[in-house]
Amino acid sequence: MKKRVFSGIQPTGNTHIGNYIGATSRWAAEQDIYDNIFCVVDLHAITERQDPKELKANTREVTGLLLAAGIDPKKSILFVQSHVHEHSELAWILNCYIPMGWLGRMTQYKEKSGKQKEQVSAGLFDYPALMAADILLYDTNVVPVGEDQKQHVELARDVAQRFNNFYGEVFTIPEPKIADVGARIMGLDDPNKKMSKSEEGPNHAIALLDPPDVIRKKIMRATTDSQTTVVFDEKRPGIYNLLTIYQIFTEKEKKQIEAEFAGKGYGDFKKALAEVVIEGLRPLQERYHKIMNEPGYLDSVLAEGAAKAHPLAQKTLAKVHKAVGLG
Ligand code: ATP
Ligand code: LTN
Repeated sequence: MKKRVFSGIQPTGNTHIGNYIGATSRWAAEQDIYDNIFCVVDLHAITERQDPKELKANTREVTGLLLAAGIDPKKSILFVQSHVHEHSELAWILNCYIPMGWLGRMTQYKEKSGKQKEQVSAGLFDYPALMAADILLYDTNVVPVGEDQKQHVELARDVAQRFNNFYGEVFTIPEPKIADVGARIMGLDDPNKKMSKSEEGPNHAIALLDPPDVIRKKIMRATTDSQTTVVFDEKRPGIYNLLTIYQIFTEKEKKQIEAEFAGKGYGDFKKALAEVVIEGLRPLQERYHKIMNEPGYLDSVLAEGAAKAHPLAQKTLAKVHKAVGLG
């Protein structure tokens, strides 16, 4: 029996190389090892205001990008969160087992609520309960995510344990899986901040659909420091981040990369990095445009995905109802 993987991505637009390196490329690469379920989490997206038309368009875009990244609907269930209503139902129930203090400690909540000018929604506070529901509905063993989501997966684990302590073995206890390299790609304009979809600076992130000239421009303008040697040094976060991206796209060893750029400066390295990223994303972009031009394909993948996910979710929710004494 293969282990069950579950992971999700928000349809909030501007999907970037951080999402790809830290999450989606790994989901695709490990599809044969696991029994996979991947979800476009539109209910999570609405914890912050979204334009309705854009949300719908972004849901299609992210689905297309997942398929282009190599998620194969024959190997993995791929669906949209709001198509399977059990996610919201289990989130409510789990709400009642998650102490407020746990939610208040979440760093993502603290960061996002600190930044928001409008009123922070209860949904944003409660975001980890919905994420726990996503994971626990499918008897998930492994949750591959970027470093920023580790704390949320741990909360899912904690609430599963708490629930099981009350009612017996209802939930499988999940584990986060974080990459050794690339689990936290930093912003190009500020290497002390995680590369993020919601950051607004024009040179902050490389979007997966950026054309070559835009990628070149962003990389050439990336913030570094006043030193000159191209070496992996964590104390120099700008160049370290760019080198990490180079390492991922070339699959070379650190030593090999340092040797390649010995005696060369940041400018030469940045030029090489831009070409490596452009060539690395080219096949993904080509597949994306092909997929999006195939009438009906995306809808049929998502309909099939929801049809496969739904009975699994139903089964877990029925177990939960029985345990709690609902219905
Ligand atoms: P935002 O960037 O606006 O906070 P997000 O990119 O974290 O949103 P999602 O799109 O749901 O939100 O993230 C999808 C996956 O990408 C998650 O597993 C997340 O951990 C991972 N991820 C996001 N940013 C990075 C990053 N900078 N480096 C590595 N992985 C990342
Ligand atoms: N919160 C995650 C997206 C997400 C997720 C999940 C990831 C929602 N549900 C379940 C893994 C498992 C994010 O913002 N990256």
